[in-house]
Amino acid sequence: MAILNTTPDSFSDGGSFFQNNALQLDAVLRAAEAAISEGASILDVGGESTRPGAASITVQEELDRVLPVVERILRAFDVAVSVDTSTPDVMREAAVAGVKLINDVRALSRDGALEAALETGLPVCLMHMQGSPQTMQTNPSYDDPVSEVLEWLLERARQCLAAGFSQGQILLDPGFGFGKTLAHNQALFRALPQFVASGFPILVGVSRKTMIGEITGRPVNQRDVGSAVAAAMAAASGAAIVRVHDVVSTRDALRVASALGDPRSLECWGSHAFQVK
Ligand code: 8Y4
Repeated sequence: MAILNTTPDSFSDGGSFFQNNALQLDAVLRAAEAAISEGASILDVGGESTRPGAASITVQEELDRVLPVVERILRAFDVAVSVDTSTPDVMREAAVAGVKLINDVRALSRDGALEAALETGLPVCLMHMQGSPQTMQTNPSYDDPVSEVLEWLLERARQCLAAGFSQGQILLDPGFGFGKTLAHNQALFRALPQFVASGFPILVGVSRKTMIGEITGRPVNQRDVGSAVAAAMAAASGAAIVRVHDVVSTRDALRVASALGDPRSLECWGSHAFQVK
């Protein structure tokens, strides 16, 4: 899954798709084409920044950012698009436009989001976050991060199943960096096989995040090697989808790990892969 950010204040790319506060659709289209040619099978399109301190936007602003991008991509390319949103109207409109997956960092917690997502019939990725984007990194605290995050996700999945979602429509995500210290992220990463054992496809997003910066000592524009290593390790642990900025380095890391890794531990590669087409 390649990240296509349409927010003007995106931390990782400095909002490169914006000029004079206007979204440059052609630049987004070129980035989409590049990611596809590099081997991405899903493009994740989002319009709302979850960066702490990011300005909140209206539903209309989010629709105006996300929908033209989704529509242009799906008109131009044969690729699966996921929509990174917590907003019911954006879920509905993106579904009409043809997205294949709803990626909600708030796990359908906004008013009306669960109902809206259910009505679309699409699969949803439920991500764990402690607190809100504004406050999540202030003082993240857990007695046992692994059991707390896993139990929370399983409870949320049960609620979605009770509301009418089917088993195959739910993906889970530990939410790396969302209300977690490096130690919490490390514990969760090492426990990925436990998350995989839940039977739900697991999505992992660590690309260019602070945890990669803390481990490598590198600024955000130099974290692709670290991110690719983490992506390959997540896949080797059975993650079904890795959400990444740099598709080229990720694909290389996945290929090398798969070719040189222990075939017994790698047998599961692909068996967990989530089919979006
Ligand atoms: C540098 C680069 C620093 C990126 C921070 C970031 C996830 C996600 C995000 C994730 C799922 C981000 C939308 C945060 N992270 N969706 N979204 N899982 N499912 N920060 O981990 O990339 S945005």
